[in-house]
Amino acid sequence: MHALSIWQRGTEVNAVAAEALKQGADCLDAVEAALRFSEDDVRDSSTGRGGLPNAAGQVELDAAIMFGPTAEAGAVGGLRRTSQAISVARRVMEETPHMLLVGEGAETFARQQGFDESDLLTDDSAAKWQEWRRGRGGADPERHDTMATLAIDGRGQIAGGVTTSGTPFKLPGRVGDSAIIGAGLYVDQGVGAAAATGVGEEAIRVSASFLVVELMRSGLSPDAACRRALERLLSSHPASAERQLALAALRADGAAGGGSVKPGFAYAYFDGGHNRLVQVGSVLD
Ligand code: SD4
Repeated sequence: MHALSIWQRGTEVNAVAAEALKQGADCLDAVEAALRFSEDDVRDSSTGRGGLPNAAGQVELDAAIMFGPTAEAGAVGGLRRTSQAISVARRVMEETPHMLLVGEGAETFARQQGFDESDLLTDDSAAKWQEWRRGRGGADPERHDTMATLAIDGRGQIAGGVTTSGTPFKLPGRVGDSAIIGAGLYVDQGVGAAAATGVGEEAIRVSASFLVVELMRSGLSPDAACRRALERLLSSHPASAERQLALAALRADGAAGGGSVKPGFAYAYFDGGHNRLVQVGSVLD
């Protein structure tokens, strides 16, 4: 049993996944429980209710989930008024022939599936939006902690999920990497799983999560695969050095790794015994 969740905040989130796995949950349930924990935490300004809104003051959530054994996946983009984006993504995977629902269609589907309508803006996130509108900052886009969890259960099955309110104050309708299978998330039962965080456009540019999995398939360690994917991004688009993109990977044998363009990235890693925080070095160092 292994689990990985990103950023420092991932320690708490990963503890939820670890506990679920220890209780015998399968990897999908562990991933969903961990990410629901993040979405339900209103203090967190990166996911679910309390997530920072778009430029028009509306919270639009992106999320995806993928199951290694069957390569099935589901995702939502620009989901409004529904806090449990990861669970809606799972329903897209399990209840529809589709992989990605966006905007109004995603919201209608969520209602049909019984997810309550809720106001995702909190006093705090509304205040940050107002500050941003007045040109006084409001939030540092580089300090936005999208949450991703990758997990291997007791039967060796691998799954991954990612959930986010996206880059703060994005244009309405902008969908980021977290809704796009291959960019923000990818899982291959025979190889492992990878997830991305940071400026989503950079992850989409190189299909970052798919690329990390393919690099692990060719024999690179999780650390080396993440670094190589970032080097590939920087060599094809040097201006990407100005924007944070961070990657984390969990190989099918449980080995973990990560890489980031800029310093400051970390992930929490549960190896079946302990849950600890691993600091990740920048590829520019
Ligand atoms: C996005 N990748 O929507 C997300 C944002 C993010 O930490 O990861 N923030 O571009």
